[in-house]
Amino acid sequence: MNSIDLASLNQRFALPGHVQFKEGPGGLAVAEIANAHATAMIALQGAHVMTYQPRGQAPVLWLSQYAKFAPGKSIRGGVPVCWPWFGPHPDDAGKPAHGFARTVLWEVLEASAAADGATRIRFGLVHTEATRAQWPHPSTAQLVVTVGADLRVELVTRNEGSAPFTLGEALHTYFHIGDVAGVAIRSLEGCDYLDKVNNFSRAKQQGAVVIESEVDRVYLNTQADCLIEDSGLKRRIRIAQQGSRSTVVWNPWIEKAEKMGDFGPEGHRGMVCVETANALENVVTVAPGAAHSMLAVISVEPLG
Ligand code: TA6
Repeated sequence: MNSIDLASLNQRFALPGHVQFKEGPGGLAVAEIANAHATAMIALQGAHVMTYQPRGQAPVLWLSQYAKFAPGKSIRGGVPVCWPWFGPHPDDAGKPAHGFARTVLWEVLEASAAADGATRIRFGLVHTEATRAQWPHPSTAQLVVTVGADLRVELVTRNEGSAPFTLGEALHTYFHIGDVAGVAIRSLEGCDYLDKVNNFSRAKQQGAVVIESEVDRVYLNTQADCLIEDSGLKRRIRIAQQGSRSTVVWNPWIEKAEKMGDFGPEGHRGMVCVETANALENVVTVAPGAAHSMLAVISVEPLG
């Protein structure tokens, strides 16, 4: 985005003590947030929350040092928005995995200071001929990000057409951890999941999820808070969710991370994805005129 746009963005939406807009990595326009509670950076491309760090805490989101920041390229880390489908397109393998929302420009619709000192920004996906060609349903997508003592990310889809449509979606969040060997993910015990590492076979989670090889699982029909217990950083990350029935847990492990080219050496050891989603058999039908909201609330607690 050129400087004139940044100037008009700042003129319309900058808030001292909360948010300003600047040129970020790779020349991408970003919202830089710094308030009493936390700092964060959000790229307008994809409305992509790249960083979130509560004051006095280690970063909560993982962002690869080898991430590619370029127009139309998905950013490795933070909170990619997967919309309006999750994973490969259900009918057309030629369409981008995880939909197009994360690689197109979103516009700033509103920026405000919350009473508790948090900063709230609302983004709207900017439809183009290219997006309409991939998704012919009259619809809007908005992302409402509230940066405070916790991080709230809400994805709101509205059906503006006269026919229902089926929506797949995920807040594909990459979490910063001490080391993968010291992490246990809880609250998925007893949940059915589809195991993408094992031909989407169905299984039931026994005990906590630990990561000792590639893990790529879509947990189904679960709405519980998900907990990442991190003995390395001595903290628990809580992911509370509303409007989501799937939780995806992913770590590419060594070989797949190397193939992806933007993880860097040993990159897989410092991250785990716990994604707030509606995927596979949990996709959502949005009726004409209806709105569907999916919310993730991410907070950090001491591991006591
Ligand atoms: O959510 C897990 C997953 O679907 C994995 O299968 C892997 O493809 C990952 O997303 C990353 O996908 P990306 O398109 O961002 O490289």
